Amino acid sequence: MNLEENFQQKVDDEIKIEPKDWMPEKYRQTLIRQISQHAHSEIVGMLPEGNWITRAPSLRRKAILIAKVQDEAGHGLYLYSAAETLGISRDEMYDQLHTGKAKYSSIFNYPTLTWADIGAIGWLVDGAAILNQIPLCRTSFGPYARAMVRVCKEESFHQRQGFELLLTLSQGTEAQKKMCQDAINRWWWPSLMMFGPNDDASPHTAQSMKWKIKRFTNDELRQKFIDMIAEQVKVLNMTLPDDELKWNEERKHYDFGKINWEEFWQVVGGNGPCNKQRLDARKNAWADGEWVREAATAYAEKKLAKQTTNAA
Ligand code: FAQ
Repeated sequence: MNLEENFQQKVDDEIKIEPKDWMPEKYRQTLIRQISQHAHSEIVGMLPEGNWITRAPSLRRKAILIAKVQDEAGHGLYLYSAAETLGISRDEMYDQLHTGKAKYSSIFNYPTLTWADIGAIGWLVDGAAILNQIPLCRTSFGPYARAMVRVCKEESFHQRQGFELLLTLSQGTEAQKKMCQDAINRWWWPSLMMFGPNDDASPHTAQSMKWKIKRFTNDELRQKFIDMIAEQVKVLNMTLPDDELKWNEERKHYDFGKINWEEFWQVVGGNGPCNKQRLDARKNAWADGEWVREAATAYAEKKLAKQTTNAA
């Protein structure tokens, strides 16, 4: 058996691939691409919600939102660490984000216009993220799989807080109900796009399934999400903005309307409503932190020089 066959055999036998194991270069590159884009999504994903921390309507809501946004930072850090084990540095990954070479999830290029958007993000965006990430706990690359276990635990709290926020609004005044429905209307279709292009337009799915990086295809996960949310929305007494959404007894799934893929590719290509704002915020944060990095490096160098002198 050659190296590549041996590698595939391990994957087929559900043996985790670890950083020091031999792996095909394309497997390494696929993982670097997916894990780093996932990390960037967590970090950029802090921005739309962070925007509402100062305006949360109560101390309880503020404490929950701060905790959630901090969790997203933590997820980004676990993921950057997992990607580093594949031989890419954190600085390189940041550079790829700042220069637009690396993508991050399309969903975070939409604005958070009202407080109800915070609930819609928790319920729909975290809901979609969990469905995608639970299978990633069994992904073939060990460090990615282990990072996902903790991330999923935290994401399920995120989804519940979002649903609870919307449930409160849905039982409130007419204005609150209207705000709740409006947020659901705006976030529904972009949430469906989070799962990526249809399987027949997804260049990476087939190979990633063979390597067990992905356990389900984009369309399979999207359908699971639609089936789940179409039931949960009834509890909120709200509706989803899709006239074609209908239970199909034969398929045992909900049928749904057409996704606007033109909009998806525009957003992915940098032309969404908030792309520039999001990337500028990240680039500014990096530039503003320059003095901290310099100070930390100077301190580390000084400490090392002292240790070297003492050792001599
Ligand atoms: N946005 O062939 P595929 C979160 C790109 S975390 C932008 O299907 P693949 C937590 C794709 O990169 C959300 N680009 O690719 C949170 C590829 O381009 P490339 C992030 C997208 O990798 C909640 C091209 O299209 N989650 O939300 C998108 O097999 C609340 C062709 O696509 C993850 O990253 C998109 N939506 O499947 C944080 C999960 N979809 O790279 C804060 C891990 C596709 O060739 C607040 N990632 N593209 O230039 C994955 O599961 C996969 O990478 C997919 C895409 C499913 C996203």
